[in-house]
Amino acid sequence: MSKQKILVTGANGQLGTVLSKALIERYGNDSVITSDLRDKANSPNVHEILDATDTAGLKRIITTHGITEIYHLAAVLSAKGEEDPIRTWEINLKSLLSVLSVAAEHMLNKVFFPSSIAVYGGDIRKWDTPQDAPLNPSTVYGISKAAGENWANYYFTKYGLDVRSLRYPGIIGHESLPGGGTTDYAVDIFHKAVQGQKFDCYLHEDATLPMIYMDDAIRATIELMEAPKNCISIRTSYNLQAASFRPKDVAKAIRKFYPDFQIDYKPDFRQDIAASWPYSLDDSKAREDWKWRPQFQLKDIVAEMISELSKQYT
Ligand code: AKB
Repeated sequence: MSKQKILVTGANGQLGTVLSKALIERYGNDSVITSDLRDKANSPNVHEILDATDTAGLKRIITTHGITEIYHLAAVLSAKGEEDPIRTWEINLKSLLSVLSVAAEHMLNKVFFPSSIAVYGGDIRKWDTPQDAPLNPSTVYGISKAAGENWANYYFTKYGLDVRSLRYPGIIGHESLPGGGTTDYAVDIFHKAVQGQKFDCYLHEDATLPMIYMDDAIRATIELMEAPKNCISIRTSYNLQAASFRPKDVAKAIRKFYPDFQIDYKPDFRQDIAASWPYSLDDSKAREDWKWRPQFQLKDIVAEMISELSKQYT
C-alpha cells in the first residue's frame, strides 16, 4: 500500500493554516504538501504555488508528489463572494471540479470538501435545521457549496471516489484570520477587545448563528476523514453543530474579562446574509455515523480566545 500523501489547497487561509499544521503534526512533514496562490514563509514541509482552478498544475503536483488524498479548502467566502458573483462561482466550482476530476482520474483514496451553513436559506426550520432540509442558498457562495455537495455525491456514486464533507458553521480561532465571511465578526471582536478597542459589529445584536471553535473544527475534519468508509452514510455533506450565539452574547461574555468593552451595532448587507442562515443545525447523523461531539461552548471559546490573543498582543 502506498504511503499516505496529502495535498491541501487554500493552505494559507483561515482553516488551511491550522489544518495543515494539524495534519503535519499527525502524519509527519513528508506526508503533507501545502498549496496556495501565495507562497508560505518558513514552511516546514513542501509548499507549492497553485491556483486550484488550474487542472494541469494540479495534475503535475499529484504526479510529482504521489498524492493520495486532497483537502480542497480554496474558496471565496460568502460576503466577499457577493462582490463578483460570476467570478465566485467560477473559482469555487471550477476548482472543485478540477479536484474531483483529477482525483477520480488518478484514483486517489480520499477527498475532503468543506461545505457550509450557507447552503441553507429561505423558509427552513431555523433551530436544529434538519440534515435533509431543502437547500435554498441566498449567496453565490452558498449556491456553489450546494452544487459542490451534489458534485461530491455524484463522484462518489458514479466513480466510487471517497469524497467526504462537512457543513461548517462560522469558525473561530486565534492562529489565523478569516477573510470575506459573514461570521468573521466572531473573530474580529476578540482582536478588538484584547487591544482595548471598541468594536463596530456589522450584524444586528440578535443575529444568532452557529459557530465552532477551531480546535473542534480541526478535530471534526480529521475524525470524519479517518472514519471507516462503511460508517459514512452522507455523501453530500454532514451538518455539524457546536455552539450557537448572538453578537450580544459574545459581548457580554467578553465583559467578564474586560468590563469596559464597548460594541456598536451597524448592520450592513452581511446582516441579510446572516438572517438567511440557520440558528443551529441538527447534526445527529454526524453524531451517529462517526461519533461527533463538540467540546467548546461560548464560555470556553471566549476564555481560549482571550488567553491566546493576549499573548499575541503583549
Ligand atoms: C462565511 O461566513 O462565509 C463562512 C461560512 C459560514 O461558511 N464562515
